Amino acid sequence: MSTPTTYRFSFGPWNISEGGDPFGPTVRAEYPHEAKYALYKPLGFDGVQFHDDDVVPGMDDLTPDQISKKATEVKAMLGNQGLTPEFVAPRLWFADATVDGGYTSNSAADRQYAWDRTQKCIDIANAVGSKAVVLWLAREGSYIRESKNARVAYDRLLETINKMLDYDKNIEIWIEPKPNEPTDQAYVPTIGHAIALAYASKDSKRVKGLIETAHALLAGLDPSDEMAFALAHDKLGSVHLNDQNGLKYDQDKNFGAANLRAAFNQVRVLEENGYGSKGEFIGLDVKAMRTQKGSPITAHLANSRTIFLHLVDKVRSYDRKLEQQYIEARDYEALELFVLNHLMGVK
Ligand code: 3MF
Ligand code: MG
Ligand code: MG
Repeated sequence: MSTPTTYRFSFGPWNISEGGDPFGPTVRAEYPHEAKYALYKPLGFDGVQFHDDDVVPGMDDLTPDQISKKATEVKAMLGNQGLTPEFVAPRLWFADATVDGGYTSNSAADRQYAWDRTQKCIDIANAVGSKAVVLWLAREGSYIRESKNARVAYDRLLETINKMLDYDKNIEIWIEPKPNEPTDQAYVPTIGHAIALAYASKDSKRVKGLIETAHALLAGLDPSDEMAFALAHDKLGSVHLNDQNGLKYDQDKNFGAANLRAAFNQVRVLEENGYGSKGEFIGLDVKAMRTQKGSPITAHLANSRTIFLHLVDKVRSYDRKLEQQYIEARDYEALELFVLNHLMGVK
């Protein structure tokens, strides 16, 4: 192998949160949004993932000049902190106009809102110096199957992607698939769906995916295989490493916390395919436990990063020759014990 990759890490400000959930209020003091950026470097993070309104709060009520002024200020702040903006994602799931989705809403006015917001998001990405826009298509799905025409929805998604590619000739679009939550059924549930949309688009090289561990697990799929599929197509824009303990609500647990072996396999597929060597970030999307006291809580970010780095050591010290012998003998019982012993540090 060539020189080992030095990984760079990123997360979004929403990963430092106050512990509110659908069943109870926040339990920690709010940490000022603007103060979060000073936490990145000391924690070992170089990249910031943004929602458009993390960059420009209240953007729906601002003029283009006001939006551009604020985004330029954030760019300067990032420069001062030595941080790189990894992507900007339109937060299309918050507004009244997107209650039933944006791009796939049955209402023309809602679709127009979604498109206006998307253009503003691309403008913000450019102003802040980010080369990618992430589409987590939160409400582009259905609450009941009969409420929307899925065929029309796919046409509308593709049309939106093409309009984005026309609107800006440089930006990349990274689609973050998730099979459900908040909708019952999402239209882009897996990386396969995202990559099909990429190939159908008018500039497929600029359309990629962002794979979140928990989202793949919620789709009943193996996250490392999902990553391998995207890597095979040169379409892994970024990752949201985290973990998920079975088919339940989206947990955003710490990386490796529910399944260390699956985490090892994710690190392995990234490492073996040179992910990170062209500046791609190891993105995290993890949520601190509601039980954790204090503010700001960052232990889950530091811990997930540490677990990732330990697993990089595990991947680099893995005896692939011995593995190959077990594979050739098709002795998968021995292979499995070998993998588990390696992870447990048993010689
Ligand atoms: C939802 C998510 C989102 C996205 C984020 C960026 C809140 O399950 O994972 O995090 O990652 O909006 O696209
Ligand atoms: Mg998530
Ligand atoms: Mg995510």
